[in-house]
Amino acid sequence: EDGYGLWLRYAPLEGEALERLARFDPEIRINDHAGYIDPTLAAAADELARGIVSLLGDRAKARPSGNGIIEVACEGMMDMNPERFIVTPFREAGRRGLRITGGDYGACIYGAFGLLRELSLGHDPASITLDEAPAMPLRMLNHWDNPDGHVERGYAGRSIFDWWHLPDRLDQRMIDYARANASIGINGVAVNNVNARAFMLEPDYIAKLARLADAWRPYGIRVFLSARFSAPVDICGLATADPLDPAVAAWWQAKADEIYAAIPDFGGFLVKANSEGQPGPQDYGRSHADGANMLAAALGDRGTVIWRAFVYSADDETDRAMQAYNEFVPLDGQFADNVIVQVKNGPVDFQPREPFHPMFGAMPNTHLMLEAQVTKEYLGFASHLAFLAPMWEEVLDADTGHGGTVVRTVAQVVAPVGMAGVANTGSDRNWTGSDFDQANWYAFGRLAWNPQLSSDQIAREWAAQTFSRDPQFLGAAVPMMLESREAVVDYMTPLGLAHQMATGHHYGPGPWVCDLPRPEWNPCYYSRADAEGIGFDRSATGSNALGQYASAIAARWSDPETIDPALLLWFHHVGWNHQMRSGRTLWEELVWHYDRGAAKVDTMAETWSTLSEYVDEERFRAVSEMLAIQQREARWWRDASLAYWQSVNGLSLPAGAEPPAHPLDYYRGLEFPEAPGQ
Ligand code: BDP
Repeated sequence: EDGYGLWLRYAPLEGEALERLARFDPEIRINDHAGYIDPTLAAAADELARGIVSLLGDRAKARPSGNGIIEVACEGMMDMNPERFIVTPFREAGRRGLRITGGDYGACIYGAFGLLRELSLGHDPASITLDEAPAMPLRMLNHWDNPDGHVERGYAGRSIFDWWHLPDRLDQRMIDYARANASIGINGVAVNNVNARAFMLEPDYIAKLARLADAWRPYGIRVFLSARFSAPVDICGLATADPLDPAVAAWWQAKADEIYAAIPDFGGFLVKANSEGQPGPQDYGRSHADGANMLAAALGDRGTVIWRAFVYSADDETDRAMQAYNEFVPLDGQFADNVIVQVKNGPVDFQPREPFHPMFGAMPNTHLMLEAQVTKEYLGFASHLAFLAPMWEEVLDADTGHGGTVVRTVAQVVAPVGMAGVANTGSDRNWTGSDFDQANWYAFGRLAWNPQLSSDQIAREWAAQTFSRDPQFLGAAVPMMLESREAVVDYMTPLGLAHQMATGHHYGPGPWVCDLPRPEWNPCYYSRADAEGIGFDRSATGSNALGQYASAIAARWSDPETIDPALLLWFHHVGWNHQMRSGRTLWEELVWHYDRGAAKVDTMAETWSTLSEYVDEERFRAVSEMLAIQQREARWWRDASLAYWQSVNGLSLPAGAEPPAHPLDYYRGLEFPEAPGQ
């Protein structure tokens, strides 16, 4: 197997589960309307037929014509969330049946995949009842794919979007992509990089996008476009892109009309403005709200503007972790109703661990959406196994402190709006560059559908569908997945350190880097390591980023003794000899974490090596080889980091700790500009 089938490979059932499905052996029925079959219902029925035949394996060949029935019956049920589905048993002339109903046709695609998941996990068709609705309305992927096929921060090959041949040719991958997304509840896709090319708003690209929108509509997916704010100047020769200029507003209005004429359910625009060199309203002395609201007016009630809060400025001396909050919180209440402000999970940039972003809960009169990164820019690309559900669970469950006496989690703040994930897909046969990175795509969708799901449950259902349902396999593979992200934190940036990665590509260690033109691009900016100690003082004696958090949270985090040690160096500059609760000094504790991280990867590789009987040869070997790379590189991270910290603090390693394999200069000298994905 080459991994192309993802979690939808529907491997044949065995034993009692197979017997039960073989007995049920359903005929699939669709409710038509005077001969008209809605394409979504047809897609749902197709998926059920394909899945069940595959789950029956050899038994499918000999089967008689349906003992049981699955009825795909969704149609507008009043007073119901249009995406909610219900699966209930019924009987008809002695035959057993399962009926999928829902708020609208679209619900049936979710119902079909929900039912297939149950069947695929071996559950008894006779006892399946489901009633589910998504926790948030918008569950989307953001592709950082460029029209030339290069994917920014992509580690799985080239872009999956074949703009060159669209609209004439639609790759089968586009259907399989939509199936995979629908199976986990994703209902929106922004197809192009937030660092956008303006020409993607031109008529030929609108036609290409329309073909994708048509292909994905049956699967409940709406398309969005990243829009370059200066597009009226770039592609139309207007003298300005000033959002308050009537000619500019008129241009966007006409552009929106043109898009809606081709794509009636177009989702809207995703915008990165005045960030990292992108144009924006501030180029004309206007605010982010002015810019967003002008675009929102162009879309009207047809769509949404998703405006990114990831802004920080070259000439702002303020702690980078504070800039987005400073920029946006004063604008609370000024954004139009069809504007969503999209906020990264943490205040800096997709690090292995960050505290939750202080904007969550701080803008009660603005629609806020969470942005997570599925592609692992700062977590070892596709080479390192890191299952990200525990990271997202951590942020979703975080108490913002803005609920007064009751807990108000990040999940509660974003539930009325949604979640976006920066996609990790590419042209690689297995879609995500490594088999285990498929789990992050899966987990993102599942959590956006239901943030109450535990990482354990998500890992279990993914691993069972993707590799093996055998309890022995799951008993070993699931814990390995659950610990993997913490292992990365340990060997890259323990105890609240951040951004210690090498320049540009962000692969491998670069804690010594201190000479880049913008201070906040340098690892030394984040570590603040000196002879006395290490960590960024963000308390009242330092940048006071803590002041951006609700007072209860700030109070807990302002004391190095009471803060969760996992965030210690994010908020505090701490002496190397500081006594930790563990009884170790800070320096000993750091070394302990690097060692634990590297050791965990050794254990992961060992665990995997015992699982060959449960996994096909091709994927078993692919994972083994990646784990061997990760073992070597975890040690590289540990050794290079320790060698550097020692050069700063002059301390020797605690007794028993292994010295770095090479002197510091060796690690400093390693360069590999060919790293992918920049
Ligand atoms: C950073 C990436 C950069 C993105 C930027 C963004 O390094 O490639 O363009 O985020 O989110 O993580 O806009």
